[in-house]
Amino acid sequence: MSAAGDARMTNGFASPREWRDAIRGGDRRAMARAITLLESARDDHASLGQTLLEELVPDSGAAIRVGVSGPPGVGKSQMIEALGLRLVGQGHRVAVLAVDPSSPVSGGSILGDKTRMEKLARHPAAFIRPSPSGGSLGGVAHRTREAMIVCEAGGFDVVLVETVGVGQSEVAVSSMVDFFLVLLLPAGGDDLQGIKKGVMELADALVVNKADGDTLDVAERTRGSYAGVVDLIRPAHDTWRPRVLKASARTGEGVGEIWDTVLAYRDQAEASGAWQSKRRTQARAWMWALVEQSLQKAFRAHPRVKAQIASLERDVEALKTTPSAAARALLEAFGK
Ligand SMILES: Nc1nc2c(ncn2[C@@H]2O[C@H](COP(=O)(O)OP(=O)(O)OP(=O)(O)O)[C@@H](O)[C@H]2O)c(=O)[nH]1
Ligand SMILES: [Mg+2]
Repeated sequence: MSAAGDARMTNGFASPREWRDAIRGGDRRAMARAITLLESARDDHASLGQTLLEELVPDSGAAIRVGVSGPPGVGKSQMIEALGLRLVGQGHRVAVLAVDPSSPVSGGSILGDKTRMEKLARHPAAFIRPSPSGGSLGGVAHRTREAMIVCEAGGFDVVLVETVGVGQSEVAVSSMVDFFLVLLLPAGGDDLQGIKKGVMELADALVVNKADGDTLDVAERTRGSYAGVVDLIRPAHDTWRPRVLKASARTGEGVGEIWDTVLAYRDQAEASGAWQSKRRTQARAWMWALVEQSLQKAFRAHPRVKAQIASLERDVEALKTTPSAAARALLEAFGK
């Protein structure tokens, strides 16, 4: 291993190997430091992080990975707290990660305030890590996947990934999890609160949260209308019909059914091979996404390309040339 023995680089561990072994032993501090290293913008840190990750990846993959999405304020964090506490109570070890590309420097990410997961955050069998901050969605999602490897190598057998239900982050999260859960708010009438069709297509379960107190009845009605819509959207030949449930993260009502649904999905998908094939597809897609990101970066940084970008963009805008001719010119410059 490179940099072996550099105690400063290895964050107090005598060697990267010792660090790796600490992670394998479930040491949360060792995990947190590895994730920090992987998120670092410094090249030497990043390369040590990658070396560590290479060692950890054979130990990953055994967890159930669940994405939790939904509009701001729907109760994602509170649901993760309720579900997480239930699972640690059953003897699971639960890691909570997040993808929030909207949170830049502040660290004020969706998990920045752990107050909504206060009990879970204190539980010895839980590990909570806020979203990596800054950068593109692709970069943030990539860091979260790497953190997932660290958590799984650390023996965490359930990984919950929170993402806010706006924009492309749902697509990014659904492509790194086994099961994608979308939380919904109880809404009056059969108004489907503008949830996008694309999101319905990603969901393996839809859960109307806040089915308690004054909003219990409306939650049940909302559940009914979504159940009707799901049947229209998902093709009948799909082997898994997304379940539509209601629950209360506050009272805990219905939270057990959510987990039962995840397990029912797993049993079915493992039996059919869909579970394994989804994992393989995701791993391949992740690799290609990284290739594309690196190519883009190298392309834009190439001196001959760089010299022509501005003028070609102007020509395309002014209809002096076609986008395809301009693209060809840039690719030719890149090849030189
Ligand atoms: N009545 C009721 N309130 C809830 C429930 N779950 C969450 N809330 C409340 O809804 C508010 C938002 O909860 P959060 O868990 O922070 O929601 P979130 O979806 O994580 O929010 P963002 O991360 O900001 O997008 C809080 O005031 C919670 O107390 C529930 O099941 N019932
Ligand atoms: Mg939240």
